[in-house]
Amino acid sequence: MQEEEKNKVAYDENQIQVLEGLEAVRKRPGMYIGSTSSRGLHHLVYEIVDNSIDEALAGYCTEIIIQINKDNSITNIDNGRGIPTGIHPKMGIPTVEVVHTILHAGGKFGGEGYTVSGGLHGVGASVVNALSEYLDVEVSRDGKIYKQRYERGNAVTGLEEIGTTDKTGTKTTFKPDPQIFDEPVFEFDILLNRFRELAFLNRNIIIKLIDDRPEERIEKALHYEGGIISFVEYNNRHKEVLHKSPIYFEGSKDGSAVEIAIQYNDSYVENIFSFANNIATTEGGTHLTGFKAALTKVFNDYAKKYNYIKENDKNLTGEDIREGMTAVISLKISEPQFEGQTKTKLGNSETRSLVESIVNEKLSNFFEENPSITKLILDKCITAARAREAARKAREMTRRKSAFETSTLPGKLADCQERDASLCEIYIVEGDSAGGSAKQGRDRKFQAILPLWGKMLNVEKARLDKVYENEKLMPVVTALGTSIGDDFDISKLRYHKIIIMADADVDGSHIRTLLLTFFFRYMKPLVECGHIYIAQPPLFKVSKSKESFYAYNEKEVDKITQEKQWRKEDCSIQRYKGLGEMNAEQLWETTMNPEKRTILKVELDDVIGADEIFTILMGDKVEPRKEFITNHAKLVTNLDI
Ligand code: 0RA
Repeated sequence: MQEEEKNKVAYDENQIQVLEGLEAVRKRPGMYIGSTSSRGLHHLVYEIVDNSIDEALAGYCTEIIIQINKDNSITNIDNGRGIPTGIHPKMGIPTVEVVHTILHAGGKFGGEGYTVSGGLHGVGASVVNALSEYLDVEVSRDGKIYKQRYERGNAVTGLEEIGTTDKTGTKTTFKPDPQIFDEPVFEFDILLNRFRELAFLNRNIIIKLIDDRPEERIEKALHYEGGIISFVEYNNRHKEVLHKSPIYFEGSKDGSAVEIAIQYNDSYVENIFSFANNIATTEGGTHLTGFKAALTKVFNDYAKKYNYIKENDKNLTGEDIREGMTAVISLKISEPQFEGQTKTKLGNSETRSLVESIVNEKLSNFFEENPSITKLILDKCITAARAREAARKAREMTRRKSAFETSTLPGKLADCQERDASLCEIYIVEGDSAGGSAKQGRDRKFQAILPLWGKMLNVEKARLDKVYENEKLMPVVTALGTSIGDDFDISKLRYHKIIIMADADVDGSHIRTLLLTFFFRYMKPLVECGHIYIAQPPLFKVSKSKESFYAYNEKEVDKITQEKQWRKEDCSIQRYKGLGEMNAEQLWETTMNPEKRTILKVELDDVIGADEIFTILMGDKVEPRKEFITNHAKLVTNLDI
């Protein structure tokens, strides 16, 4: 009896703790899921799916189905063992309920079974539950089906037996709480990208993503028997590859396993994607460091041994070796330590030597066994090394030149008066007449104008040394002040808003794309930190008698005529063919005045996606470009990417 009393007290105390726990999540959701914007919203789905992935990694689950329902709720179904339904020995309530109502009681209790585990913050189902209007969980286990419902984190039913079954698994349906999320609407493509990645990283798992919202429901089955080999091929699918099959090797030690796939393409871009327990380690870490160190050693050893470079020559650098390389490194480790600003840097120190020794051994074997592929790759590295040397000389020339000149700023730049970079804007303007109007129309206090001049370079098809020679790009580099490539220094940025202004036609779109490609490839932090913008000049001017209005598309023209109750045939609708058709005052009013203009911020949500877009638009292959432009016709004309 006394024993029972004790349990009861403990149970009540735990209950109080539970309420406090989930209340904290609702009070400060950002602490648990990063934000309440789109990113945080999609993160909820990843947390739930991660639990199923964990079950698959433990060897008990083969298929995961994720469905976006008509009411923007999500259903996740797996065929794992099912969350345990018995009374939790410490908490005195069903384990399913513990998992959903107690903070940090994710999947990793019970000890057995889990060698590795994902989950960005390990917060799991309880956080999702706390932030959901409702959550229904259904567990099939021991021949029975159990069900429980929660609302805003609180159990509103007990765990009820609702039927019998011969299957096992867990089915969770949750609807993100509109009281918490800015816009609780899921984006199919965001989910698709993440689940495709998960399917590549876990070759045994079948993931199905269903969107039940459209009239015709969409269903995608993601299953890649080739695993990360398929992942690398996928990332290179729009590129010309140097060798047909990716180089692949794996190895393991002390409960950690690493898999690596590498394939070169003919571009100058390095694309290495590293993961630890399915989490993209975008800040890198010890697995990446080990990989790069071994790579440099193996390449140089082989190059010397077979006389690609002479004993006294300088070594190939890491950059030479990684030019045009697409690689995926996937590490599975029992106790990952995530560090860095966004907790996406792997810190485990023993991992470096693990990866290093595996790459040293297996990559040298591959080279010895495949001399012709190795030759293709090494020839490219050596060309890269030569271009790097040429770029170094060109860079020194520019430095020396600027030391002698009184003003290092480009002659065509009309600078602003303000010296605080955070208040300054620069308009990069294509076309001389537009440049003239912009100079006259601007507010010289904080707006600088740089007209573009001369022949543009497609950096997707040229190396750094050619950038240094380019008369159109170098003024941009000097005006911005940051330098490029390895020398890039964002603290020297002279304008915090860099606004590309070009005509709304094909030529204008071309120049925008070339400049964006340039910023993306050589000054990526500018894009990442949101310094790049695209001006949005109006396309139409609608006037009648003395009144006139600007419109940015045809819909707006209709809106204006409707609101003013003008008949279209009675008013003049002028279509601007180029910026040059606007006088200085009009340009200021419509496109440059911060009070009235709209400018489009260029955002980098998805690095893989952005790389793909630039490869498609600026690379050599014609077919994918045609396809992209046909499929994204609207996007291309609106955003001019
Ligand atoms: C811990 C132990 C066991 C299963 C799970 C967790 C589990 C959790 C989730 C969450 C979503 N799907 C899941 N599937 C399984 C089973 C322990 C046992 O059966 O012995």
